[in-house]
Amino acid sequence: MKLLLTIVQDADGIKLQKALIENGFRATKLATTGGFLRAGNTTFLIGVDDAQVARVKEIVAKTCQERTQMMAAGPSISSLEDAYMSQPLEVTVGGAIIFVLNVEEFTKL
Ligand code: 2BA
Repeated sequence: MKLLLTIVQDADGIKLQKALIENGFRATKLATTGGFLRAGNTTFLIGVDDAQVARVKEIVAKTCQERTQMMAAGPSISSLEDAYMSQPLEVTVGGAIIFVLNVEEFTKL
């Protein structure tokens, strides 16, 4: 069994949740925050048999899109950096980040 720790943009969360349910997969949806943008994102915990990993990846790829997001510049450490650092930065986010973890045991009590 594998656990697919899947991080997606909030805008794709509902669509992915619906697609997983429609395809018979169980998942837990968590509200999370990206460390870089410090903006909300959505993390799914999806437990599946090894043979289903590829199918879940397909569903994620189909429902989650790459987008660009503007990032407000942070405070600079010197005045020389001011001109560069005060420009907002364009960052490409997603479609999705997937960590595939081996599950040692799955128990339902
Ligand atoms: P954030 O950390 O908010 O990152 C948002 C996007 O900013 C990233 O998109 C990436 O394009 C860019 N980015 C992140 N760190 C960067 C850096 N040090 N320098 C330049 N650009 C940087 P994605 O790669 O699609 O990641 C989307 C979200 O997935 C991330 O949100 C984070 O919550 C999670 N994530 C990505 N890689 C991860 C990792 N290795 N470990 C844990 N979480 C990760």
